[in-house]
Amino acid sequence: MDKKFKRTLVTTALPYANGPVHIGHLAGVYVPADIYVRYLRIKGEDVIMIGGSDEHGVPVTIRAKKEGCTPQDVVDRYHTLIKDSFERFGISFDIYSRTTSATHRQVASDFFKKLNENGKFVKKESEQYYDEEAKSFITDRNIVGECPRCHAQGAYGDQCEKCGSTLTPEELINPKNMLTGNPLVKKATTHWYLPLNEHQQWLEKWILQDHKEWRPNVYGQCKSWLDNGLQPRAVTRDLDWGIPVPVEGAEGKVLYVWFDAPIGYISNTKELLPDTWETWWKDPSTRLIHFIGKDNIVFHCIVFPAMLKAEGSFILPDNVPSNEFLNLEGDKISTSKNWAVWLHEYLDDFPGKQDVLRYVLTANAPETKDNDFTWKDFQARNNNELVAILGNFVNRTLVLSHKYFGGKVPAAGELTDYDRATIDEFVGVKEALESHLDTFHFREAQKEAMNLARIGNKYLAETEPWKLAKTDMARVATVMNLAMQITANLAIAFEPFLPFSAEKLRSMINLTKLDWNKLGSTDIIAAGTEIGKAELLFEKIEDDVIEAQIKRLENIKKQNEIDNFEPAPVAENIDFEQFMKLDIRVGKVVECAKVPKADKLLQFKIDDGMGGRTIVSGIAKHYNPEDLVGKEVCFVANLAPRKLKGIESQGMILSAEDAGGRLVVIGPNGEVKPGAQVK
Ligand code: B3M
Ligand code: ZN
Repeated sequence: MDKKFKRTLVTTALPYANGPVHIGHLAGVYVPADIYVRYLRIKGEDVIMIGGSDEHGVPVTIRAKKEGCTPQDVVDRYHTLIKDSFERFGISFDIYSRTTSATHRQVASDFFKKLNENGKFVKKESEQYYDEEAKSFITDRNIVGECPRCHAQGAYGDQCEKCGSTLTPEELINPKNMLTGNPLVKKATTHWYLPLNEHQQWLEKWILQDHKEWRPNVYGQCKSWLDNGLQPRAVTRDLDWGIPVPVEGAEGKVLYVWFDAPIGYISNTKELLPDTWETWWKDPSTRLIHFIGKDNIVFHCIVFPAMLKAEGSFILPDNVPSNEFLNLEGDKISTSKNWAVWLHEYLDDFPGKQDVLRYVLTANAPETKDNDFTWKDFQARNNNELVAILGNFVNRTLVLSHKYFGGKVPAAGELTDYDRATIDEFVGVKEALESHLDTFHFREAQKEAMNLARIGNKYLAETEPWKLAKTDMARVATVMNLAMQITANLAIAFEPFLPFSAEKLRSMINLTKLDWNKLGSTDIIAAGTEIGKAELLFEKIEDDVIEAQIKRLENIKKQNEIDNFEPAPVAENIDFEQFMKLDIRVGKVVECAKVPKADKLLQFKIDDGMGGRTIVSGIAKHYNPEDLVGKEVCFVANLAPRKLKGIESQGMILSAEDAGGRLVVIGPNGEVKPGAQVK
């Protein structure tokens, strides 16, 4: 750590308590933060990790309305679920509190009051949308209407989810209150604004000149905000869920959720350390690091620093390592669409496998660009890396030590050139890990740790102690000593990444002291140390387990398609004569088979009451041919014949296209003679 700092305060974005935590949150914020904090702790540095639930804001009120309960019920439920699943997953917060706590309410109110009294806000009247029947102002997210761009219904006052456009409520056609459906009118209201424009100058210097080391995605986003010129931002809302604006005459107004939430970091520190919290927030020898996702960059790099600066007694963040997004099986993770792997479900489905998910999320961490989580990759990384490389090396070392040395670490004899070359390969592991971890390159750091296990495997494969044992036990002792030292190195190196497995490994090899400074050395575990039973660190994950997860996602996708089904627009009008030209008949399927080398086509033999005909139809993806034999179908009988894959098709079988493009063949609703006309 930089000499000017004595301690590190790590904050992690406060997840909204309106739903459970998913792998996107973990990969973006909590796993990297936890690696970092564990790393600093083993190095013996003074560090605390602050977390908590973000319990205010409109999304919570929407969920409450939908579920017919109070916002407090919603946040109580999700706060408990989130806190509990983080704990089970081994995210080592020093405190995980919540923004509905009494401490937070006090701290946030006082913060606002101080800024208000010192003239750090601007009060402004503006026209906002108002629901006269509900007698309340409606926030952007609660306003729906027609999208001015793509004309989809149900676009929100801040965004159209259909076409992705960012919107203002004013742009919506026919804006309505989402919850009541009432039309809205404009009404004047007063709010407090943080004049970010007045902070533009120092922010520019502080970020663009003094923090060039921030990740390019973070720096770039800040630069673009600054280049566009900062605007005043409202920090209050007309809403009945939140911390009341602590000023007389502000009834019915609360602090904007993005004003109170980051103050939650301060409140939670105060709750943890009521007497010394100020050292962590006000002493310039404290290094403040915010771990966040990319959609939170502006709030942590511009808005919150401006709030802290306006208050006057707080330090500013030294770094804001923000990740890009993690997708799931190629699609954006979405809480509302249930497109996610939820942490609490993972913990139930994969008991004892916290480290597997931690490993995979770090291996695929979206540090520089969006990345994808797939169950196949999860399985492959477990089976080919954790089991085949790390687990395998540790297991072989322990089993061989038991076999040849009765479970005691043998003393090493003279080293060969090959031993020395092997040692050379990992003496630098401490520096390598530190340089990656200090600069928040967790993916590279974990690779470095894994490389130790690769070195170990190669060493055993080359020296073949099981063969040497027949002739040269002294040499076997040296080899197994070194293999055991590599194992001990692994137990230290993996502690930040795979804390459950590292602990299990340490207890297996009886390594009681976790000394980071020993990394890279060959005297970590003393000769004569008794080691425990060789237990497997990881186990293979079978195909059926992965397929069950993939199936679950497929079902969710299908359900979403059904829920979001919208009929296609009706085609241009035709006149009656045109309609009468169409000759539709009922027929019975006599034969049906796949067309070779065409994965979409089925070939039908139809009894049409007129001697029969052949029809080729593009529905092979939706039916097994044998299931259609004997069924009655409707077909266009006077469509000019055309050749498909060399087969003459004499008509077209009619199908309905359901949600998600599923085709369902159309037939009569009662028994009808083949050849009957459909009119
Ligand atoms: N709850 C937004 C989010 O979960 C927000 C973070 C607050 S950090 C102070 O994306
Ligand atoms: Zn749109």
